[in-house]
Amino acid sequence: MRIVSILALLALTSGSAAAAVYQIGDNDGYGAAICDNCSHSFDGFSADHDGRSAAEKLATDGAQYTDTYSTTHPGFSPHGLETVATFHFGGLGTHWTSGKLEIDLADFQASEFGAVAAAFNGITQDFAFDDGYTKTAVHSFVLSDAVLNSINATGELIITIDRNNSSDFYGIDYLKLTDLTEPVMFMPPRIETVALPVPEPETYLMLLAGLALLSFTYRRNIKPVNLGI
Ligand SMILES: [Ca+2]
Ligand SMILES: [Ca+2]
Ligand SMILES: [Ca+2]
Repeated sequence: MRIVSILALLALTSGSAAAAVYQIGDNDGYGAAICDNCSHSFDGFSADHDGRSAAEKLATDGAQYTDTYSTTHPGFSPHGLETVATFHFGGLGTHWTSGKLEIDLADFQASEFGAVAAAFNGITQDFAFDDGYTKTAVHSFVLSDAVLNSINATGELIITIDRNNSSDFYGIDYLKLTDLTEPVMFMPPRIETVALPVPEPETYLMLLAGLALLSFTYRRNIKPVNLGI
């Protein structure tokens, strides 16, 4: 006797959360509405550009370093004698498997004035950009496994940009961190497969013959009823 299985459909559902995005500083073109990957109008000699909003000036997460020219350049920066800009992304959780960081930079000239020393959670990053004078450029970093592990160990990402070995003037518009961790797939409780017997044709014939015999026997055993009409 053949067995036909009833296929149980397993519906997969997912926790389809959108990628979380964290941002330090506002994407306002260095406070002067300068488009991305364009040219700025900063004055690298008087360094008088400060496009910070009131919130940026008061910030403590690193936003106070955005929209200034040149950030942490002693003698020119609004930050006095500071030489290291620190940006702090907190509350990131410990689940990261993939992520990227986008930083909108202006006027980086590493070959001419030296590369700044940058690190993500203490892990060195390549900031030897040669975008050129007056040029703005959005740079994107794919977070390495080491950086992801450091985020998962601490729940934060601390970015340091140290200009002690650089005399370059530059600006920073904003930093945007994106969590690209794949959403977790949730499997519903498994539905067990059910097997039902399916009669073969000869079984049908035997069944029909049996029913016919029963019907014949039944009719023979019924006595006519005189209804008197
Ligand atoms: Ca601003
Ligand atoms: Ca420069
Ligand atoms: Ca900005």
